[in-house]
Amino acid sequence: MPRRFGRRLRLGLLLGVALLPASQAIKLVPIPALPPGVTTPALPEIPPVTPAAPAIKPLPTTVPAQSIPTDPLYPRQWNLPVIHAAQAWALAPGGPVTVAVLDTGYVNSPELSGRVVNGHDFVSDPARSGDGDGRDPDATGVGEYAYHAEVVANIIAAGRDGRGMVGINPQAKVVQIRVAGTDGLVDPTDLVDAMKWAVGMSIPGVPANPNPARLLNLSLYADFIPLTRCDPRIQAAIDVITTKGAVVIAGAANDGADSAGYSPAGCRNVLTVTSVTEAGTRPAYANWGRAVALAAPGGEQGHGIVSSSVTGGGGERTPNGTSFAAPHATGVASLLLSVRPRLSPALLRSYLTRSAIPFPGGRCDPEPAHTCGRGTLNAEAAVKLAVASSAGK
Ligand SMILES: [Ca+2]
Ligand SMILES: [Ca+2]
Repeated sequence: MPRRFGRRLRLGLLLGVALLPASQAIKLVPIPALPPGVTTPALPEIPPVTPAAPAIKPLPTTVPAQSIPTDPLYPRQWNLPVIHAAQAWALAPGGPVTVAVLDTGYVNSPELSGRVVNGHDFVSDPARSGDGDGRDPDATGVGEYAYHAEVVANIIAAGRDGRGMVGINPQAKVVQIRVAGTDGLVDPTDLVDAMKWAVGMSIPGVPANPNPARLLNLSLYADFIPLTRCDPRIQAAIDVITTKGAVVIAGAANDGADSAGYSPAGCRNVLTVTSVTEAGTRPAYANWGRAVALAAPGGEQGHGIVSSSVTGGGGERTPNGTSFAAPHATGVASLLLSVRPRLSPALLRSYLTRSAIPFPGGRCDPEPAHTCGRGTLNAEAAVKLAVASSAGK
């Protein structure tokens, strides 16, 4: 049995905001206005604009009617307007891009009818698997956290079908790969094999993956290791799958801490995503720091991410956490691949981060160290960069 480090109340799954003791909660304070009489330094003189210069064409602000879904939860999906989803759909309505979700496993979500694959169960420890054995070809989720992968997949890919919610790429195909036990914890060796299998590499004793993915959503971090740096085994796996064209998109974790100590959030070649609120600020639970590439809506207590869920009351849940921020970036990445299927990992990362919406006042948090990457995910602007590019066709 591996030693458990830093377990406390944490889970490998990036769930909930109640994990940070109230005494440590970071309060957001407004940035004070400058006192009277204090002026900002004079700006350098800008050369006069040549009168002949064409006026800058304003970006369209209206959304074509066909881009507005009729799914009943859509009016409560505040996270989608935050990332300009409807404007993006006008340019890229979605396509059958394969996405791997490494998480709690397979749930037959009606939102993903015909588009969800029961991948493989990589939980090797029968004491934590809840299904009586170790690894096996049935990835069905077991236990109280089984909904986690379902919600993550639905944020990425829920159908535009007039029921429940709508996902960011309503035509994506999702391969559900089980790596979290019934305790919500993730073993690094299971995670390493699952990542390689997800992209189509062969793993001894496991049948070949008929649906290899270039996008891997990891709304989790590995347990049983110290949270002080990227685990070298996980880094090695990420490096090899990156050379095969895959992108790992990870949640930053929910400890209100520097994400650099977490795996995969703190690893190289990972697109690490933290949470912002509807207002574009960092909720106290959300990890931060230089390892974070960008932010996406992850919600907060009382204002979570509305999602369809077969086991939720009334068929829905409203969770919050960086678990639910990362799949926004994964969904948008899949929209980019729907229009430019051969985009490299570096260009995918570049388009997603360069297009991000600046944080209010230029920062997600008044504390300078608590950074959230380049800005908040902007589906519309990212798709525009991809469409304008000659790369990846
Ligand atoms: Ca099993
Ligand atoms: Ca739906």
